[in-house]
Amino acid sequence: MEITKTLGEFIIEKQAEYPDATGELSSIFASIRLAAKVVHREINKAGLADITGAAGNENVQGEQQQKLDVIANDKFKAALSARGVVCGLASEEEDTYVHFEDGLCKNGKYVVLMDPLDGSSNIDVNVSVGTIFSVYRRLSPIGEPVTEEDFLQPGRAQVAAGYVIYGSSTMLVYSTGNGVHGFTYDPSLGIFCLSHPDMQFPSDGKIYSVNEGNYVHFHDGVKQYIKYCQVEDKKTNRPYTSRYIGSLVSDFHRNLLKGGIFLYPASTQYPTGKLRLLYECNPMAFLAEQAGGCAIAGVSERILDIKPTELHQRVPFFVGSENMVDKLERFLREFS
Ligand code: P6P
Repeated sequence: MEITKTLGEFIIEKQAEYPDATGELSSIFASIRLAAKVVHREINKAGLADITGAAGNENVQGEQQQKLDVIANDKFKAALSARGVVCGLASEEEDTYVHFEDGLCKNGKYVVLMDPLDGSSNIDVNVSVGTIFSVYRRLSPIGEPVTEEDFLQPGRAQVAAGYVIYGSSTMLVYSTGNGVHGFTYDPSLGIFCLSHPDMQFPSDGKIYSVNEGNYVHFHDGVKQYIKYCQVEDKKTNRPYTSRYIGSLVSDFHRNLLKGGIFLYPASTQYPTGKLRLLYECNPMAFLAEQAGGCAIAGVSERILDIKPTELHQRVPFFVGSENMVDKLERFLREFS
């Protein structure tokens, strides 16, 4: 891949397009970029740490080996609280939201929500994992402690969202509301390079992504759609291909590149779905819509329009190529 532009250069270039930009959002991306590099390094030595840490799970320094998602949470929290533009953080790894009180942070204009290491159970089996982040302007007065309302905003109010996928290569994919752009990490240079400018969700696809082990627990509309995917019909490129990694960022990223639909429906095991609205579904839905795709929780229920009621609430999640999500929605409507 020809190295043309780094993430830092791209952000500065885009910032110049906003005359009243203050550089604070760019500073948040600098924090995320730094923490992503550190987490990339930690993930890529995880296996080795296991080997050296085999005796009672201690690493070579004799430190208790922390779980990688806790390490990732700490790295992102430290980086985000170091620049004075983020005043609070909500994370899958934190029971409640955190107010950054020290220094300039309390005057920060933004709050960040994140899943620092989504799918972390896959690390032990060397499957790709990801970081998911979401950025909002705070609603509470500058200088005051953050409130829960700062974090319970509908996804449509996001000023930025993105993910880092730690896969065969590490990529950072984000949007600030003007398209979706992907950057590939070059560890030899320590830089993220623009590799996927203006990513577009194909309007159609041949991939459906769902944990079919839960089929018996799905509502009828979802069952009928899965059967639709499996029926042979050359005119509509069916049967589709089933691909399920079990890591949201990886399944989403593949579908964004190739076209497809990802489904995590409600079920008897997860009556309101498994995935978290605030720091998994909203950021992915923001990216999906920015790339021309679609994300719903149910019939006529766009993910980004849902008014959150609690930090860790779960929702059913259907996201991907617009025509595929539309087709699914018709099945949900007909068989609900
Ligand atoms: P299941 C990983 O644990 C995760 O939160 C998402 O990354 C992934 O899409 C989903 O759960 C997988 O869940 O129930 O199919 O193992």
